[in-house]
Amino acid sequence: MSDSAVVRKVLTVAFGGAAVAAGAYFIYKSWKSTEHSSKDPDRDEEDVESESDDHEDVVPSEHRIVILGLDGAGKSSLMAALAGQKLSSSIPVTEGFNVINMNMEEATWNLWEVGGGQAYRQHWPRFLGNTSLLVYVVDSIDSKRFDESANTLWSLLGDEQLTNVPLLIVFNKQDIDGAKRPEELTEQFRLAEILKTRTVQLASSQVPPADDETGVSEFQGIVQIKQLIISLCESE
Ligand SMILES: Nc1nc2c(ncn2[C@@H]2O[C@H](COP(=O)(O)OP(=O)(O)OP(=O)(O)O)[C@@H](O)[C@H]2O)c(=O)[nH]1
Ligand SMILES: [Mg+2]
Repeated sequence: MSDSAVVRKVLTVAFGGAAVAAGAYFIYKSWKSTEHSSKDPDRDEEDVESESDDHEDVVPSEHRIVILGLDGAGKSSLMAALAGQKLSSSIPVTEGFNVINMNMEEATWNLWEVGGGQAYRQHWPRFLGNTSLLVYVVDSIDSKRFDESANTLWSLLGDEQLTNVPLLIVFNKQDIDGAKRPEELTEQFRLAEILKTRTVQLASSQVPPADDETGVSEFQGIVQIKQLIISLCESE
């Protein structure tokens, strides 16, 4: 995966603006599909052929990638790292949602993170329509909350908007001593059962500290997660 991903737009809004932003997104989607399916009765086959010669560049597909997980799991940090942004030492709690649009080589990624605090989880279903991939982030050191995290994931997967949507579970904070490895948590998250109904991949990650000099997007785990996102979006 090229690291030349360009972050076009970063937008942070509170829930008050959620309906407007989500609405704008769907209008854009439906405008796009209208554009591609429109037919002009005066055009003949030759016109269409010459047009396709003129437009050899394939319009990149668009993937809506929703990043969820409990508060403090590391969703904002992971999203920033995927976008190649330098991380600040104090990442604010997400009060609402964050959106980052990334132009990748093969597709545009619309990454959505919704706050994981109790007050925000009830709003998650509003963000699940047309999801290409669900990324669920787990704090691998917070053993007191593994059950809560697993139960939250299970109730999320019960939403019919996520039927057949592939799942990437990211076990974050692997840099901290005592962090559980993904394979140690598969039973707690009842992974075998989830696998019966959808494609699932596991990844371990550690988000680079703010003072790290390595390019963020080259940091251990981040490149691998990008590759997994590409393959899961293609499996959709
Ligand atoms: N050591 C370590 N700290 C991390 C890692 N990822 C995130 N953090 C820290 O964990 C805290 C929470 O990270 P966030 O990215 O804000 O978590 P979040 O899931 O977005 O939380 P909400 O927005 O409240 O839902 C921050 O202090 C981060 O710096 C990691 O991989 N390793
Ligand atoms: Mg956040």
